Amino acid sequence: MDLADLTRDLDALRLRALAAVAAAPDTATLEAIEVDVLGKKGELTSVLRGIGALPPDDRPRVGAVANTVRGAIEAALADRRSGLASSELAARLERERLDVTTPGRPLRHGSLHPSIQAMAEIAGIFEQFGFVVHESQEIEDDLTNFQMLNIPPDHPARDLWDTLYVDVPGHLLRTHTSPGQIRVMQAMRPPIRALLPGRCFRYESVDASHGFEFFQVEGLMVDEGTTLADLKGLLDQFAQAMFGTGKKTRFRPGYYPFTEPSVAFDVECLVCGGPGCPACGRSGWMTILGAGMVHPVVLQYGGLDPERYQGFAFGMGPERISMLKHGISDLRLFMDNDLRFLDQFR
Ligand code: 2NM
Repeated sequence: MDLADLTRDLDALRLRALAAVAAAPDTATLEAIEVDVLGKKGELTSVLRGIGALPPDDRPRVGAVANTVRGAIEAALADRRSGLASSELAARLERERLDVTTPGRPLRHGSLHPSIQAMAEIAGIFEQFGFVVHESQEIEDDLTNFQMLNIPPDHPARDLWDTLYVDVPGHLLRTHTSPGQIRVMQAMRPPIRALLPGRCFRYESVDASHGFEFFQVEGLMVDEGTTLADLKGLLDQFAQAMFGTGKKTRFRPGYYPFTEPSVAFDVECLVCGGPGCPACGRSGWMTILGAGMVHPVVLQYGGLDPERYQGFAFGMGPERISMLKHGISDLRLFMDNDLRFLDQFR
């Protein structure tokens, strides 16, 4: 083996290695080629073993060629490695393609219950008339829920409110939001314009038109010289705002222990507009709330001098208002949580 042989072998190795590098399909194959050709026990090392048989003067020449070959193969490996890396990345990106513009799956979002929506709508109207919304406690004492509202212990009117009592003697679940009006009167000085929406409780069997838990919205106005005419004008404006302008309204006599006089407030039938139909019991009118002038005794319990101040109050069921407005025929729909109903109020 002489200088020429070794040089030729090195050149052949270079060509073979470059061809293998060029043909390598992936980085793993490149690693194998690198080990086979340039590794400690690789082909280049074994070719260079022949150096020992050469005359000393020729050895540097072979060393120089060997370095050139090593350099060329290393450069080819690096080049191919980076080429493969970018095409492997391209392939992976293709495999894991993600269309970030795909619309998301729609999420069902919640919405306010129709009863709450009705209360908010009622409150919104009275707020425009200067009323301020207050909330009061659901557990009340007998004094505030009944006696201060002119319903003494053995008064026959107690039968109007079938009461749920709690374990604390003298305490109960409020049967109306009116005790909240007493608390407002005790806490404020006239002029008072208060609206009390809230949950009330009565001990009743559940049927098509009654549950034991219900919402009520009550209003109270107290000032000097407040009259039944002010009440009538206010409620008429409320009816126009809630059911549409031009609706006829009327007062009828009613009875509540805490108001005197007491009235029922009607709006012209929203179905037939007056002549009478099954929806209004052929009367042409629909009752939407009860009201009256606050009884002097009740004003006194509220800490107000009935000689100086007069007031009116009114109370309504938000579901009834909603039923009249939307032509809903069964109160139970408000308690059943049937999405076919609730979705119509989203
Ligand atoms: C109604 C009807 C009539 C009412 C009376 C009072 C108070 F506390 F001022 F006396 N609050 N609410 C009242 C009057 C409620 O609901 C149908």
